[in-house]
Amino acid sequence: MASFHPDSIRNDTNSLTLSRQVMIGTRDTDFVVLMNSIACACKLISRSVRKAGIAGLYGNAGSENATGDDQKKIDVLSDEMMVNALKYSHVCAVLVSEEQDDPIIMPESLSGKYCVAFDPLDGSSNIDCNVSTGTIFSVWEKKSTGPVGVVDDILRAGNDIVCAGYCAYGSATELVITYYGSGVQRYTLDPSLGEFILTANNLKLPEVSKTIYSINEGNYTSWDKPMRTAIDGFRLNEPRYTARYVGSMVADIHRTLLYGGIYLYPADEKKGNGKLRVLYECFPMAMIMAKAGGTASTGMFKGTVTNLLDLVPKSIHEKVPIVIGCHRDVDRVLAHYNTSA
Ligand code: AHM
Ligand code: MG
Repeated sequence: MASFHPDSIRNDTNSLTLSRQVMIGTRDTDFVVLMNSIACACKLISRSVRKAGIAGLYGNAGSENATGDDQKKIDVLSDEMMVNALKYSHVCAVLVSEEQDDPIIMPESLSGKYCVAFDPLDGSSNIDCNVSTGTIFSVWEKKSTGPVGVVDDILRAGNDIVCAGYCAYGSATELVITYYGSGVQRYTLDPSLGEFILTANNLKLPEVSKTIYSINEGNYTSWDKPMRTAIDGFRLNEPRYTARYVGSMVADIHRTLLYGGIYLYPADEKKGNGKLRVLYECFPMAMIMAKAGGTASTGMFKGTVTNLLDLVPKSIHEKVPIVIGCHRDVDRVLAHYNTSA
């Protein structure tokens, strides 16, 4: 039969929405509820980010978060949006937020099978000058058998994660997720519909990665010698690499995923554990990168080089150095420590 639909309408008759795709992938209604709750919070945060100037949301809230960073007004708001969406989903047992000192243990009446760690608005120091930000999250299944969760349900290896994702608030709002061993899926928020629509399935790093390195070079003199030599190599050896550093992890990782290359936040003299947190920054990005065919390492950390997903954190806001991206470039950096990814 001849089709009379313009392309935009034809797609609407068979729309690849997030909940439909997740249901196809898992047949698990609890997981669909979880993903809908996270997606709803991301849409609310996206709207706040886009209205921040008009709504008077620029600037600090006058408080500090768990690791001593100044909280922005929009950090506090985004945290409330994530916590409330997850709490009333009735499918979560334990929540950990970058913006809260302690884990949130759900009462029995609200408790469910998932434990979620998240950074509600990563890169929020960029918000006042209209640079991209994002939400990052990891999900584990509760393993304790009592009626409510415990903190050890979330102090687990990255390899135990059942879902990892981030939502980028850039020129478009995009959600990137992997769950229960699936490939990486990329969704784009259709603002006219208010739904995330699948725009790439089983996303992989490009076969030939672009030669891009991404690191805050202002810290150069504080890095150890192998790290300085590795970065010198990107700048001075052939092929010469291009430097790109947004200073928002979500934006820098999103570019690395789509174009290839490497992103690093290593330990330095002042920040012996690096800057980024294990549970809700490094683990989710490491899981997504691994599923897309890349890799993530701690680099040299406490005398050894570890695959990031093998770590088991001892506290909820623990930090770790990260070297993440395509194998070509991560291996090249680790070779300076006489090891490989
Ligand atoms: P935040 O969680 O307080 O926003 O800090 C994390 C951010 C990352 O998005 C980014 O990669 C990094 O901090 C940038 O740090 P720096 O300004 O030291 O380069
Ligand atoms: Mg952060």
